[in-house]
Amino acid sequence: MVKVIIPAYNEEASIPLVIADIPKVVEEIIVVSNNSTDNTEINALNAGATVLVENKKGYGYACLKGMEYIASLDETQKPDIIVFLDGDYSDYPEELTKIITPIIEDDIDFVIGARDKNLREEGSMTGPQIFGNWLATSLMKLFFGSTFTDLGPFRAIKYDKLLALEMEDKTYGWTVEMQLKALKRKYSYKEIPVNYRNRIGVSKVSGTVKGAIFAGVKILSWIFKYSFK
Ligand SMILES: Nc1nc2c(ncn2[C@@H]2O[C@H](COP(=O)(O)OP(=O)(O)OP(=O)(O)O)[C@@H](O)[C@H]2O)c(=O)[nH]1
Ligand SMILES: [Mg+2]
Repeated sequence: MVKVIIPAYNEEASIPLVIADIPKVVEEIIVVSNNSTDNTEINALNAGATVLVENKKGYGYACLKGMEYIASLDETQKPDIIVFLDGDYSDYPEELTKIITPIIEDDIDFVIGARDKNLREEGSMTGPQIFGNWLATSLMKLFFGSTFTDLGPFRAIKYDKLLALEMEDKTYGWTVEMQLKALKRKYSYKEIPVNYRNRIGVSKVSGTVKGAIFAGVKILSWIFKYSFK
């Protein structure tokens, strides 16, 4: 059973498109809104998603809220696989099938959709974002021998393996925390090249100077914290 968690803050225009393109193999789509001031929540609800509201601001908080909700479900409702993707329609939700296949067919623990430069739309990733990803994944290679090439938001992981990571980051460090902890625990992992396009709507992270700097600092602090652990 597969469930999807989508952190979304003011993504009213894109969220119905994201939900519509998610393959029907998914059992439940969970949109976690951080007090969106637009119609994100009602649009997600009308598109058939479970909508949760998290008061505490932050990408990590939203993901943790989604996990808290899943943890509250009855055992028969617990998923085998959790998928994360963004709510701004920059990912291609229909590619979810190829991201979960290595888990289902090859028993891989963790799969990341890597935003391959040949598959990326012009402008869909900013210069600082591309540099930040290169720096972060190069340091992970140096310190952990990792083969990750991206900190892509579109990813899938076995539910029990995700729980064992005891995820804690509340904001921009969520993606790198998951990868660092998976490396530390020697999870099997794989990258699948995915398409990536310009987002719909206003950027909350990489497209803002504040977001890009905070994300950069948070990501590097996780890497250095883990490399000396
Ligand atoms: N719930 C919640 N979602 C958030 C928050 N910040 C960002 N998001 C969502 O997380 C996803 C990633 O944020 P983006 O603003 O797209 O960040 P990005 O992809 O690095 O930057 P862009 O390239 O501009 O898209 C989007 O779906 C946002 O709506 C937040 O504080 N709370
Ligand atoms: Mg985005």
